[in-house]
Amino acid sequence: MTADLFARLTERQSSQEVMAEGAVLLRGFVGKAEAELIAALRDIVGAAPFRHMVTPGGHQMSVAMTNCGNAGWVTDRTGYRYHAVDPESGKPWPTMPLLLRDLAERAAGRAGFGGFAPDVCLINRYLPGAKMSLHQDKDELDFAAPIVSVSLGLPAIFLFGGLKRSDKPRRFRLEHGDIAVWGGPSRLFFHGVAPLADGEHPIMGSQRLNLTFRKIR
Ligand code: MD3
Ligand code: FE
Repeated sequence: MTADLFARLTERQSSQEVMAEGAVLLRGFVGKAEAELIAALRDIVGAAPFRHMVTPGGHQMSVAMTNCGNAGWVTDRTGYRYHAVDPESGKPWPTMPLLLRDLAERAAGRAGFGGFAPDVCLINRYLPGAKMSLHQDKDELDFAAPIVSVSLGLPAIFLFGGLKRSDKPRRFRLEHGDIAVWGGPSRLFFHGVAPLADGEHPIMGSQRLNLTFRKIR
């Protein structure tokens, strides 16, 4: 058996599905990066713990968030913004580990977006019942760059609409190890996450983490 065939036989499966023009779902793309990815996340969350932010409307989000990278997404009563400093600690957000950046760049490249250079990774934590309402991601300056998302832990139903809030969302099940790339025309599509169902994931326990890599400048 050649080394190459052996490598292919032992590699976890990854398949590719086009959800819309510019939106590609790479199932299982995390693959062998899984253990190192989870270890890196543990360090990030140790330095910048998950917190429930408050929207400008005064509602506490059911999803808990943290960030790593040169800036992080934050919301409070005064609005949404990217900010270089974690408001809870007064310190810069943890550095984005090379492993994470590289994984996002490889996924973007596979989806046809070469040279993706994210400066922010927003990390969302869903416990059972947590959800994210339909929204657009438009706080970034550069809509030519895609957003890359990595799902870990419990599966979620992702709601994928269109350019108008009223466009009926299609549903996609995002599972542990899946990576999705949202670029081109789909970059400004409305999207959200249905309330997380109860469950227990063998590695991640009773939660779902989602990482979104963004180029904000
Ligand atoms: C489609 N997060 O953090 S990731 C978000 O699963 C967010 O936590 C969801 O929406 C989550 O803003 C969905 C998938 C995703 C991310 C950004 C997109 C899909 C997108 C931007 C444009 C279109
Ligand atoms: Fe979003």
